[in-house]
Amino acid sequence: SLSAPDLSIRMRSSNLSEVSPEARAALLRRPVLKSDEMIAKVKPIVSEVRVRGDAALLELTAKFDKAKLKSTCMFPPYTKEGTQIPEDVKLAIDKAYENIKKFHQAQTDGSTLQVETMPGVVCSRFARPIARVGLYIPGGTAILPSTALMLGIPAQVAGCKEVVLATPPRPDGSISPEVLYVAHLVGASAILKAGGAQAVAAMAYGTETVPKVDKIFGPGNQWVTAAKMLVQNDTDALVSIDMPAGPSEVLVIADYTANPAFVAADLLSQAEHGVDSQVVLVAVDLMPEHLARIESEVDKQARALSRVDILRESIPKSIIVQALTIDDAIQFSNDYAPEHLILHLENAADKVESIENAGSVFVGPYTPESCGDYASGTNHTLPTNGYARQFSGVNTQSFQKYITSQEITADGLRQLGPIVATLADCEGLQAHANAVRIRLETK
Ligand code: HSO
Ligand code: ZN
Repeated sequence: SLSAPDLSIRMRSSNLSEVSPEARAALLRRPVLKSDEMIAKVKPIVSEVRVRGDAALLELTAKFDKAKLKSTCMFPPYTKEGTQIPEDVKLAIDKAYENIKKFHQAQTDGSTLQVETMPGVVCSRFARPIARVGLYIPGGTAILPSTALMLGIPAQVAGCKEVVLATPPRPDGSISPEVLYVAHLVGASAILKAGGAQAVAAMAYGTETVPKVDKIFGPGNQWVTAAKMLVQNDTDALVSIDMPAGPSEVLVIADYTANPAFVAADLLSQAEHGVDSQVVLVAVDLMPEHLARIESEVDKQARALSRVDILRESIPKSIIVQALTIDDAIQFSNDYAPEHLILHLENAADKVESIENAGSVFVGPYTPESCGDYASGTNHTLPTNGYARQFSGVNTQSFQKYITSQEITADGLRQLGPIVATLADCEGLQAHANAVRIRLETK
């Protein structure tokens, strides 16, 4: 390029048909998360909160968030801070709430699955809410009331009884009025004014004032993620987590129909999240001029954005991968398993059936990721780091668990009992066999 490298905001480019298998593997790789190192760092924080409870939590909040609090939690009814929100924001939150609730309500499994596996042997399965959940809403570089919606709504819809919403306070001790408003909408039972590993520890073990929870949800920085991993492995905490978290990602597949300005805008919307955002453009047999137009749009739009300093770091780490065919492009995407996948393709909807791994898919030119981030109805808490291979994004079922049940009649036991007794004998477990035989022999 003619301009000095620090002046042009450009992605790195490579050609799938030319790269070696090793180079292709490198393109699919995410930055290494130093999880062992981070877990060692959060350990003392977590044990401080566990042992000393509220006192430790208040000290750590003073230290990390520069907020001197008198109490850790707020309980409903929440203060009128919620009324400080501009009316248009309030209406937008209300509309987003409605859409997200509609989609998550449709996911609730209120029915009982029942199957008679043999005459007189009836097996069933039904869902129950996880009673107590903790939702972590990051502070950091952006306030995220949308994350409070994405976690609070499925919790509400699933019927969780205790919903603790944790978010780091501002130095004056307050929290964002938008987050407070969402807490009120979703019926949060407590707001924990704390962030980082200390907030996770407080929810995992409980303190004098912070209710202990059964499952912890939500994105966060390395400290939060490491603390979630640590408490999940502590049988004393008896707590689970939603999924492993890493930096946010988007993969855009674009063919000759793609609007360069739309593609660039989509790439930048993910890239502005943080310097470690993972942004990939897979270009399908694009004319060099078309690709150049996308690149110049990225540069031009980036310069006009308020978070240009973040973009100056995240965009040069981002990659353009050129593919010869749509099949190659989709194969690459399936191997990458992106958190978000955007299809700027001719007949984009027809391509969805070949998507094997992705957190959420955005189909066609008028479906920006932003809509899923905020208000279309889908959840934005999604698997990153390649975990879309085996994890789903947060959904209503994430806030429930299943119980199975069976009921067998006397006739049913006459059919099933001998089979069970034979298997119990085979395993040498005589008491198991007896539990069947004692019934079969009782007239
Ligand atoms: N794109 C983020 C979610 C978000 N975007 C929140 C804006 N606010 C999840 O990867
Ligand atoms: Zn986003």
